[in-house]
Amino acid sequence: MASVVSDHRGADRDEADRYVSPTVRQSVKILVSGPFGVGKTSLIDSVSEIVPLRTEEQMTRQSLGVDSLMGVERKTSTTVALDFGRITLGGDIVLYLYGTPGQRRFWDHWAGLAEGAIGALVLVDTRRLEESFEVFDQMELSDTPFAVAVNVFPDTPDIPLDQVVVALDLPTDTPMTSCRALDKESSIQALITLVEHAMGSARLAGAQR
Ligand SMILES: Nc1nc2c(ncn2[C@@H]2O[C@H](COP(=O)(O)OP(=O)(O)O)[C@@H](O)[C@H]2O)c(=O)[nH]1
Ligand SMILES: [Mg+2]
Repeated sequence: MASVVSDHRGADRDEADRYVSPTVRQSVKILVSGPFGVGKTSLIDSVSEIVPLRTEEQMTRQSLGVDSLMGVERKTSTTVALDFGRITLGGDIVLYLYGTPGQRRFWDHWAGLAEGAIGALVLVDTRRLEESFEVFDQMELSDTPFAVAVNVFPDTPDIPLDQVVVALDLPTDTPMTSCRALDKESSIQALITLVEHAMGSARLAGAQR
């Protein structure tokens, strides 16, 4: 059964960050998506000012063959619903982060989760790119702006980002970056890439109305 799990880094988080800063002028909803094991939970965990809420389920024999463990053999849980965290950027904009599984069997949840989101950061693992195809099929169906971050694991091959665009058959103007989901600063930079793109898209849509 799915459960809400507590956070092992809880004690490290700053008490003062528990409340949204009074300097915040704008709050936006962001999705963090990608296939199983790509680093969604890790990224939200590394950047969140609040103890992230996550609903996960232990891997069971029933999930064998459904969620591939190739490349992430040490992983013992799979997200079944979502991760939720919060990060304030530049003191005046707060991002509410919703980690959403990209597997096809969760697509029914997508419409609800995407509602009100300014954009999605899609994480990819270049060691198993084919597992991202379903996520990008979903992005194509949705009109949510997105940026792509290659999550770099220790044995990730060094593939230029423009080759990743080609391999994933993405539009050539897709904002691309790489990150290390376990590293806070690197994860924040990936989120900034998305926010800049999504806010640019929102301004453009506003100007065209
Ligand atoms: N070395 C390394 N391991 C990572 C990185 N990101 C995620 N992992 C590990 O990969 C596994 C899957 O990550 P997780 O965040 O649970 O993936 P999710 O299914 O997308 O939420 C976990 O064991 C993480 O510790 C990374 O940037 N570097
Ligand atoms: Mg997860």
